[in-house]
Amino acid sequence: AVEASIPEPQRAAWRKYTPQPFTTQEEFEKEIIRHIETTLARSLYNCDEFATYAGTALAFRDRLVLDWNKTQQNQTFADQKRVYYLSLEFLMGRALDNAMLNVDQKDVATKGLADLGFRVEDIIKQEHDAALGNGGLGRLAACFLDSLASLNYPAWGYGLRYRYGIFKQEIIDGYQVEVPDYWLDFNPWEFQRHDVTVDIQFYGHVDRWQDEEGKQHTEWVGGEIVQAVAFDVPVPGYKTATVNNLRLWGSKAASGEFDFQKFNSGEYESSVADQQSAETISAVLYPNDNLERGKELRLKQQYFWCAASLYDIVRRFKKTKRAWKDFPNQVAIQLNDTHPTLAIPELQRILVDIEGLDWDEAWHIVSKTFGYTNHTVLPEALEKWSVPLMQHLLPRHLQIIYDINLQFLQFVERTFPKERELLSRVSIIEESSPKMVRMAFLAIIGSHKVNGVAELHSDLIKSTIFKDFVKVFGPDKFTNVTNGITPRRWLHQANPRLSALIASKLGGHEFLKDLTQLHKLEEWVDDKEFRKEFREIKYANKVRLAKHIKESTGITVNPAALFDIQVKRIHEYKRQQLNIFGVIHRYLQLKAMTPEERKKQVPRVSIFGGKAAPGYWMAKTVIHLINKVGDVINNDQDIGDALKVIFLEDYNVSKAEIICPASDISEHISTAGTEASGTSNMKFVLNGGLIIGTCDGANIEITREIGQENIFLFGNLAENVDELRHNHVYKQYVLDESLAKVFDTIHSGTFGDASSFTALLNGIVEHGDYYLVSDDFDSYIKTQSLIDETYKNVEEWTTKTITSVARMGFFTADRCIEEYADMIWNVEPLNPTKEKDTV
Ligand code: IMP
Ligand code: B1N
Repeated sequence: AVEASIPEPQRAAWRKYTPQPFTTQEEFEKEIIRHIETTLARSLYNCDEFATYAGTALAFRDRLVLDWNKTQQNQTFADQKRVYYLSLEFLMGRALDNAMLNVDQKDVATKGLADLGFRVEDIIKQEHDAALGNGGLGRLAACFLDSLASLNYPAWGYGLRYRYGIFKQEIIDGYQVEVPDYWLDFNPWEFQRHDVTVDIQFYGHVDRWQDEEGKQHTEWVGGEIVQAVAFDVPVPGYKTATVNNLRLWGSKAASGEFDFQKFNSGEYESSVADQQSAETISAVLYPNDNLERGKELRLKQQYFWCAASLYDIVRRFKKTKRAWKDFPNQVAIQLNDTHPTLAIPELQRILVDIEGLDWDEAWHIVSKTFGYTNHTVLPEALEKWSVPLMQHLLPRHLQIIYDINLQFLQFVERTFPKERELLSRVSIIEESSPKMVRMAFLAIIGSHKVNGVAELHSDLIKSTIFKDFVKVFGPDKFTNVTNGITPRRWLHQANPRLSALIASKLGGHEFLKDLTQLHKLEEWVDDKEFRKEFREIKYANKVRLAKHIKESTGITVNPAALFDIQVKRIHEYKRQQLNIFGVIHRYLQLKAMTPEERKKQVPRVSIFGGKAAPGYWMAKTVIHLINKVGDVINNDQDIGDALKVIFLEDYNVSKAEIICPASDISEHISTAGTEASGTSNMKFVLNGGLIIGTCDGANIEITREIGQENIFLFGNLAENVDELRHNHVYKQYVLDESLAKVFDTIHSGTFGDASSFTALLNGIVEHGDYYLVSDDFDSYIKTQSLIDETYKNVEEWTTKTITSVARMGFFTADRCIEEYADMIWNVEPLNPTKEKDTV
């Protein structure tokens, strides 16, 4: 029984005046103009593209909000299990185009804007990306929200409202320069909930006492309070009335008595300074991908966000007046990597210290509620927090973690009495100096399921970093959910012409909700007209990218050349260095040819893009090398169009939407066993590009789906990596001739001051070549030659690309969400049309 604030007799007016969404071009124009004139206080005399964007966004926002209110109300009435996706990163990108397509009103908007004198593309481009993430992990969270809403799951995302998202990258003299990304000047997509605030405690100490009945009590007291304020973002599903909620927490100083005293005693300024220090918690996204640096502020962010989210989830559960044992039947919480692991001891604290449950009962609830997704095996990315830091910041949580650990180790000891070593290996506490809390171990122990993000990765975690836990808990606790992407943004929105062509053959856009239908395209693979149209679309997308390249770099590239693209975070394990060495090798070969020979080669544009973490010197060196190599090659008269090297500044989600549809080849060339999954590999293939890749992450499953004749795999296998690394350290290693020539060219100063690059080259020649660049180089360049040969045969290439698109159905994020829902969350969708009248 849910009580509404407006009782039945007073609802008539509400029913009568409930706003209706626009459906015609005329109504849409009316809405835009109303918003521009009133909400924005602008007029037809100063209505530029930005104001028009703002008016359009507000018109579409109104539409979403109506469905959003209904969805939330509907989910409250339905009172069934909800999913909560906790992620420190949500890389949402732009929202307007997505909103237009989801509510199926882009045509209306296009015509309406044209009538007002604007082009819809120009208006969409005015929007700032919501870039609250680093890369794949954050974008995966965004794709999952899209699928959850599109499939009508009652689901919430919980994250932090960073004032500064990932930095904007500028390339100056070939170097990366970071510029802050203040993105909140005008953000029509968020609603501050002044009434949804939570006080979050830090520091302080733990009190224990006994009440009259002899019951033990534990309480965390003292310390500082920071206030969390909710900012809600509507997440619309594709062609459905479901609009879910992404709740992002912002921090501000708590307005308690303490402040008052300060004001009164004349400490106005220092009290405002407190405000500032509280606000730093949600000020900035840590710009590291696959790296954890153990900073106190990061731990504060994690606790702040976990505590606020848990408080909100528990509050919502308590409104149902159910018994606590029902909690795991009503709530599924998914931990996106270990970043939200503190939610585990926090829920235990709420249940035991505040709600008075006994420990075992509480722990049973906790460990049935959580699921944990691991996204990496890289040791430098596995989170560990120092015990002294945690003792200082979260004294009660540290005690709880010790108690969880004690119970767990006692269980292990009982089960494996003879294995003394096992205890220290699986302990949550690493006995180092200082001692460290291993967050992944806590996440495993506190969850009912643990999953990796691609088959190889899920196998690897079971045989390496979590091997002992498979022994302790049995293999069933561990599973795989191979990543996916939303075809709405990554096909329909990014590549509307290809989406329309597919729709014309499959009888409409239904395939966007059931991507396996793509297989029917195979019937068209030999159809002349279809093939021609398919190629024309690819060419047009390359022209669009060439135009962007011209605008952003001033360099003219030939859209008929083979576009070879590697865009992703710059990281040694992703091996952009292997790619650029390959480019130098190609350059040397071209230089050695006669002009006639050179003309016979397949012209190529090598395109790079991606950010390096600001403190990651080796990655920054790679960016510098790419730019220097580009300067030389792009200005070499001998080379001309045969080879161009482009570094695209500030790679982000909206640029990816232009880039992914424009590849002939994209590169996914991580050292085998290091890339957990990768998701851009899926985006490129779905848009009719082929891949050069290693047997790593989801590349392996892409190969299984599309056929090995349709992918260019090369390099050593994950199972051989350990031995190869060992060989580098213990045996004399000789570079092969072509790589040696590349290194000689760099050393000779061809690409500027060679000393800038010595650390990069020495890492390979002298310091063990940890990422096995030299081991894979020969196989890499041979595969690149094979690509040149294959590309010459237009018909063969066309067949490969169409066949690949047709076989990509598996990689929709919808499939992921259904797997999580069945195997991990045990939640059901909620039909948005079946709801009763919510007013
Ligand atoms: P929350 O669970 O309190 O965050 O609420 C989510 C949404 O569900 C709200 O914005 C309301 O629209 C609706 N809702 C939740 N609880 C109630 C209730 O007790 N009465 C009426 N509406 C509610
Ligand atoms: O998560 C993606 C995968 O597709 C990628 O292969 C994987 O590298 C990526 C700490 C991470 N793993 N770990 C991170 C990000 C930020 C951070 O602070 C680790 N990102 C991934 C989606 O599964």
